[in-house]
Amino acid sequence: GAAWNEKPDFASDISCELKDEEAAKPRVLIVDDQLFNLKLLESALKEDYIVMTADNGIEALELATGKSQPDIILLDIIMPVMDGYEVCIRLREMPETRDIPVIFLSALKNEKNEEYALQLGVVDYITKPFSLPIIKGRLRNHVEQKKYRDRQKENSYIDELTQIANRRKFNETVTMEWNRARRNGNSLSVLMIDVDCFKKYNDFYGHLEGDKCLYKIAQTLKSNVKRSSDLVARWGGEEFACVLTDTDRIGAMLVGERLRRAVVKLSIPSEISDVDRVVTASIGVATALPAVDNSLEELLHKADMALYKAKKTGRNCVCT
Ligand code: GH3
Ligand code: MG
Ligand code: MG
Ligand code: MG
Repeated sequence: GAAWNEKPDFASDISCELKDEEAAKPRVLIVDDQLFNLKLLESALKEDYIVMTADNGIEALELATGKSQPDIILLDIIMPVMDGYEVCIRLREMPETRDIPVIFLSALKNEKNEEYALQLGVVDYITKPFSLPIIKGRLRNHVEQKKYRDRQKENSYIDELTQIANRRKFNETVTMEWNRARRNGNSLSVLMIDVDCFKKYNDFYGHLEGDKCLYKIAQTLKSNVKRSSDLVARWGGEEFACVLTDTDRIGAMLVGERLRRAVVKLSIPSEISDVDRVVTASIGVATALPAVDNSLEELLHKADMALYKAKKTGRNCVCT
């Protein structure tokens, strides 16, 4: 029977449908210091896009680096404090915003301005006064290409054997989250996870069973990190790495302990294991406050050292 606090079925269905539709809509960020332009473009685009707006460069950069990033940016050039060129340069400098296509939308009609804009790597240059159908058409084409590139990229981020994120994805994510944590003054934690005595396991059961075991462990690790911003990836061999955003040492230890237990609970039989004859893993935890401790390499090294300690401590444990 339904619990007292459950929503009626139809209500959850409706909100679900709306959410799916919203999620399918591409996001466009419009940046212009003229409120009139923002309003005009917003009302023209809001049917097909999730529209974000900014009336200055600083705010535009904040939105572009935020949690829900735009798929494309319509950028005015002449703005006080920070002009469109500078916004564009900064977007290109940061790995997390580098691939967002930018369209300049400017009253500057001369060749030099357009040439410079193209040098900065914008995908298009539209002059004001603009035609709404042309803007819509160009936006649609550029967004389509962006989505295609995104799909290609997603595929290059998946580890073949375990079907979770690979090391490339981990490196990009951890770098991005490091920068984000430094900007926001949050702590960042990394876990290094290594399957115990896996050489022996392979020797005993064969490589094929070893592969199956890695798949199961990877899937379990993945389903046991709860936040959408957290990531578990295959680091290589029988090692996995996990990045936890906005998580301090205690929080990271708790997640580590949850992951360790989850691997034990999988109960993958292992004759060579002295822990209830099941496969286990050791976990090293490291935490940094990127604003103060300023090297990501150091954080990864610390996690590695903690893992080494966990191995020395007797395996199937979490160390920091
Ligand atoms: P420890 O508890 O100290 O981690 O010991 P270990 O045997 O797990 O560590 P070691 O680094 O000596 O061996 C790792 C083994 O993992 C070696 C290799 O045969 C196995 N391995 C690495 N990648 C794969 C893989 O993709 N598939 C399979 N089946 N085995 C792998
Ligand atoms: Mg302007
Ligand atoms: Mg290893
Ligand atoms: Mg190992």
